[in-house]
Amino acid sequence: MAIKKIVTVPDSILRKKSLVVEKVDKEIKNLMDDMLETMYKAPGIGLAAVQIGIPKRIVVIDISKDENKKDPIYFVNPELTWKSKEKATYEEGCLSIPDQFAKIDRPEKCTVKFLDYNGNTKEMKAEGLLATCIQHEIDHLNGILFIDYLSKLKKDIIIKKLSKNKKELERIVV
Ligand code: GNR
Ligand code: NI
Repeated sequence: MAIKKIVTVPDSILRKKSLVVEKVDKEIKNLMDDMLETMYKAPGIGLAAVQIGIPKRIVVIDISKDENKKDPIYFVNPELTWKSKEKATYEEGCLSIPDQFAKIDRPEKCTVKFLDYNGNTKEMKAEGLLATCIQHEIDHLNGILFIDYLSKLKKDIIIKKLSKNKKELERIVV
């Protein structure tokens, strides 16, 4: 297992549509192991493969609070098959948009169909923070970020801030 570097805005790979996984083989399982380790280290509650630079339709999520009781869920090729009309608001953050947070409205509940770690088809109903996180991660697979739901002004301010931070870091490194 290995901890990978997390890609941040404004890297254009985050805007790519991730590709369908044809088979959950050893290589994909290895990638899922690395994603989980990278997510725990960050720390975050979810991670899409594209966030470590690999545009494949893979997501890992663990919303459990207790560090000693890990409860990871692996999603390959996840698809929303139902979403509630009722919305819920959560303060969202993203490992690819460091230190930026905003309240986002999304369907409160959803059903997601996916392949699990062993390549078996599963369907799961989710609500609350898990439903929000699943939708945030599926957005990543389609090149969508939570800042896309903000006003153009708010979004531009965040992108500008992160671009500036990156440039300053480059200057220090060089
Ligand atoms: O760690 C994360 N927290 C979070 C909080 C509210 C809604 C979504 C998330 S996902 C985020 C990790 C991440 O960037 N996943 O793509
Ligand atoms: Ni994210």
